[in-house]
Amino acid sequence: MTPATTTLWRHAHLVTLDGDAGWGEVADGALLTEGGRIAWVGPEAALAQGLAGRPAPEAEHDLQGALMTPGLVDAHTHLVYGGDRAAEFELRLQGATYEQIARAGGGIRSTVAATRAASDEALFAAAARRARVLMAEGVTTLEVKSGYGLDATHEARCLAVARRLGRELPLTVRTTSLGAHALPPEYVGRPDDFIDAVCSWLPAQQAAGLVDAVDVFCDSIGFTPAQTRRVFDAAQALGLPVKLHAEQLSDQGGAALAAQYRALSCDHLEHLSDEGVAAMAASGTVAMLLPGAYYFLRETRLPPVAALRAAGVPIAIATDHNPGSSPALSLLLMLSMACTLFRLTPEEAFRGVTVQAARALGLPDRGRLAAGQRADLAVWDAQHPRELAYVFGHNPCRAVIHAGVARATGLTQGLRA
Ligand code: DI6
Ligand code: FE
Repeated sequence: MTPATTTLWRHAHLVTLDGDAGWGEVADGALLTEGGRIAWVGPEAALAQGLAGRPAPEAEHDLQGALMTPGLVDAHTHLVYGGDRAAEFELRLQGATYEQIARAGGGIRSTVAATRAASDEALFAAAARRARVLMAEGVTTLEVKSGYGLDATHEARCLAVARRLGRELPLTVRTTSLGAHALPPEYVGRPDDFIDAVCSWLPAQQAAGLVDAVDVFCDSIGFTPAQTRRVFDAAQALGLPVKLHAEQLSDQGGAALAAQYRALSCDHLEHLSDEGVAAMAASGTVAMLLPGAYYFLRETRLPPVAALRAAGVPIAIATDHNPGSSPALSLLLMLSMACTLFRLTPEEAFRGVTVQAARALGLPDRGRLAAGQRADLAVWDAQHPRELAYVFGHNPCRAVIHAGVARATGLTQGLRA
């Protein structure tokens, strides 16, 4: 997978995101990759020094002033599922709410039925199609949750499909076990028995190498804080990091609970309280904001961005791609929405899909342009990085480089070797 080649990218407008704030721009920059890592990065003027003592690069590309950024990280998706929920969308337009549909046995449960009925091949093909759309916009790392299988066999199958995506596509995939996503029909009226089952699946999932983290949907239509705690205890006993769907539709105090477990991230957070903000700040937990779900469910309560900022909580942005509340396959559109709907600055939003998203996955080796970081890069038709949050509805990505290897998004032909 890791190439042995060294490649020099020249005359790039680099957006390094080095340091805690600012874009870290280098107007006329160069970047050397070696074996899937960034070996050197700096201004063209310092290139001779940068290359001194190194073998000549095997390939060289002149970017002619194009923007080069870290590859994007979509750190919250539910990419593996069968079917779609377009009919439910129509129902909502006729007045039914997301919660009503869920309580009536539709919603997540209808996707569970379609997922269980789909073959491994069909699940993989659909998820790979979705992943490729995200990748065409510069995504090089993707988190994928289970949560539409909801029994031991089908949860493991969905996690295995996610792992296969990471093996067969030029993409890094991190998997999250979200067995506690919804109550499956066979456990109606017995949520605590279902939580026992979810906890009992984790050791086998971990032993099979299928799981990097554990998540729970803690909400009025999901699971209670006490049930969440039991899943987190099971994860912790296995040494697995946790994260939480918290405070999306109501305030359950989930974020504060997750912070006690040093959660990687708490996600959604529209109903987050001041206590939740303080707890997240103290534990270093990332606030994962999901404007696609906010938009698609026509939520009106905004996540407390000013309070998160004031408390120094790192903010990340993701698509939350799923068939019910965010059928979005554009992380760039989420940048636009994060600014327009949530009032993030373009810089905050862009950090939210790079360095902060990487942090939310516990991956400090990506999301910035610096020596030693992974050579996961994106090249854009743009003069300034703020344009990436400004445009929507078209894709300015010209090339994507994963672990040092460039792949076509239209431009690679135009790159001279
Ligand atoms: N919150 C969400 O937004 C998704 N899951 C969750 O816990 C929605 C999943 C779905 O409606 O299928
Ligand atoms: Fe989600």
